Amino acid sequence: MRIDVLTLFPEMFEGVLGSSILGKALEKKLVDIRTVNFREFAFNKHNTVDDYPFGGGGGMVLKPEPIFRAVEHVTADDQGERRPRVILMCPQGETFTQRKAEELAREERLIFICGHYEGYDERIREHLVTDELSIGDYVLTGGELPAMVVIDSVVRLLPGVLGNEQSAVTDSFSTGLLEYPHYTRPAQFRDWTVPDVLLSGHHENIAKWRREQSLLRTLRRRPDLLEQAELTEKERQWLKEMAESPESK
Ligand code: 4FV
Repeated sequence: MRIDVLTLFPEMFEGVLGSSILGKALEKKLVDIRTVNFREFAFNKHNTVDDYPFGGGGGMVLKPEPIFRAVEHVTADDQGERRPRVILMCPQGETFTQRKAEELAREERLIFICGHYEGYDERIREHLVTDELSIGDYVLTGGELPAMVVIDSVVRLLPGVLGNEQSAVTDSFSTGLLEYPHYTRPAQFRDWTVPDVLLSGHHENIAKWRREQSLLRTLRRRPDLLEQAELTEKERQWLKEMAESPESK
């Protein structure tokens, strides 16, 4: 997979792309990530990339030319079958989810546009962008952090990026449920112990306990997820009883 990030602050990505799992994935050429400063495509006197909004009002708007030219520059040599996804990070976008991460992880090329200021000239949305994504209902100073969030969650799904010690299989949300509680040594820490079932070595009971804990935790914290989660009729019945019982409170 090749990822191009169009940003006015490429230096912001050095840390994230230079360390830990993403850093190793780049080293092992499991992914190719490049940053492009789209100010280099602002061929006006002061390389300005923003301007006052037509119709007045506060704030500045990102101009179309530098962003169109930057996207055309990074796609000039594109031989891929599939058209690159051009992803605009903005609060108005579709809320990003694990499902979307899995979908994007199947692509050959992703191009992220990281905005600043009040927003983007609408013609960027209408004639260049394939996807608009938001990482949440709050306003940030720029699109860089949101792009890093999406890149991190997509790249960790690419083959060979996560070693077996980290598995994406049992992630929260990849099962549609919240993850079950984890424990590690020591079995006794101060007055707190580990549930016996996890020390039993009885894999079937352990799997059953973990599934119940995921269901309970999801019922308590994110009941909205239960609607679209793949549950057996027996599990739905069990959850119904749990919801009525004080234990689930
Ligand atoms: C954002 C979000 C976000 C809005 C104005 C950057 C800022 C500035 N992007 N999810 N939430 N973007 O707040 O994706 O352009």
